[in-house]
Amino acid sequence: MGCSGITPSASLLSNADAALHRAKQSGKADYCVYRESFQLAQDKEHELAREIRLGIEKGEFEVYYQAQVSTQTHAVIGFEALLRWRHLTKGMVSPGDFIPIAEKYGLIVAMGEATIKEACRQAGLWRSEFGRQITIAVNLPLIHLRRNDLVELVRQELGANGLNGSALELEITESMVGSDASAVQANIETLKGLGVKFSIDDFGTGYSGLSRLKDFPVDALKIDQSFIQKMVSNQSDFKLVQVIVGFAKVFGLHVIAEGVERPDQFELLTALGCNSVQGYLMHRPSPVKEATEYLRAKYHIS
Ligand code: G
Ligand code: MN
Repeated sequence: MGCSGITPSASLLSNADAALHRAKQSGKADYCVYRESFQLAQDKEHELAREIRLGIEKGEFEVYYQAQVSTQTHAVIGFEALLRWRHLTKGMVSPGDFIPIAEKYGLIVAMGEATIKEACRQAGLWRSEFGRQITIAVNLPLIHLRRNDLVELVRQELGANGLNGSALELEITESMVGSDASAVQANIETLKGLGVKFSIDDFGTGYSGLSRLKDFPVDALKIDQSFIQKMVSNQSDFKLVQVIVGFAKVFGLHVIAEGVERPDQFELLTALGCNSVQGYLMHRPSPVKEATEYLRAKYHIS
């Protein structure tokens, strides 16, 4: 604000922009009157986006790995790659805080590319050490799945590390299954052709029509952790898990439960016929060195 109470035109424009931005966020066909707090929120976002860009350059992002374990053999069948941000001064920043901003500012693709490269490199190293393929799952947002350079990147990274397509699994969400975009469909088909696996993350929370899944060539369902956390105490959550496992069986899909924290959940899931589990009970997301040690310790069981 100018001291005379008249807003200079440049900041008037930027205030209007902040209000427009806010109106867009609350849905189309809306209007919004500027409030100083909007500008503040937007400034904070810009600042965070700038820090993310810098963080990428400085190598502050690191891929953590969380094991996925078979309920039958208790062997490690794969890992999920999870990006973590170790900010130089703020310490660990939660993915919940940086992923939405990275998506909004177009930085998520660079992160996805780096994660795919790192995951393939690691799958190659583990294959050399353990003599068998360990699948690594990478979370991929819709904007990335749409891109026409995705297939080439995956082909290149698999090839460079001497891997089959099935060393890589791409985790997508239910809403992406229904995407009509032909670019998405074409990419999925080509990647499937290379042997890359697809799984649906947070399954059960997206309310997708089940009929969409019928025609979608997905390999695995990941039951959302919110159901797993309540399944022992809540009948409806238990039934939902039971139905999802049954659904996966009927369609011949692999089914994995995420967020398994307690032995009673593990036992119930095993009894229901859930194929594999992921969660703090077995293994916390960890830096590669620790994940490799975990693999060494568990390897003899398979
Ligand atoms: O969206 P997605 O399902 O990929 O999210 C996985 C997230 O869940 C990761 O950030 C991971 O750290 C977290 N996570 C993994 N295992 C557990 C668990 O057993 N309990 C809880 N509360 N969170 C977990
Ligand atoms: Mn995931």
